[in-house]
Amino acid sequence: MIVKIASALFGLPMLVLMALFAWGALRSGPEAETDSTADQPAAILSEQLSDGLIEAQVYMTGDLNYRIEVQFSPDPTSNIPSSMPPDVVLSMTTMHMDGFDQPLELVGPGAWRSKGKIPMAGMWIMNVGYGDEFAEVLFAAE
Ligand SMILES: [Cu+2]
Repeated sequence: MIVKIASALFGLPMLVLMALFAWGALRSGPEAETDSTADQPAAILSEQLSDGLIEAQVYMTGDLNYRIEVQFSPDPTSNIPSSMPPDVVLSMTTMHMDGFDQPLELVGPGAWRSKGKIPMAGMWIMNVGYGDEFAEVLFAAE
């Protein structure tokens, strides 16, 4: 009788431990998958402007939310400092909707980020540039 109680008490913590391991395996699996698909950009832009290389990535993070990453590498001859943010404008391809400017947050030398929500699903154009020189890329907002 005493032996039986002892084994039951020993068995319970083992069961809890195994359940914790199983729970950990279940949690880490799907999480890693979601991370890799969320990091796939909806559009990539890379274009040499007369003042330097402009690069940008658009990420759609679900429910029309987006994140835009922009990098600018000015040429040695350029007089645009790497601290000067480019203009980023989003507009729809097929509708006469007004484009809107993107407030940019400086995240590093020549690197900016913008987050927000696209007002409407569909095809959009992102323009990125300085002055009257812009690079553009199409992306699907969903
Ligand atoms: Cu629209």
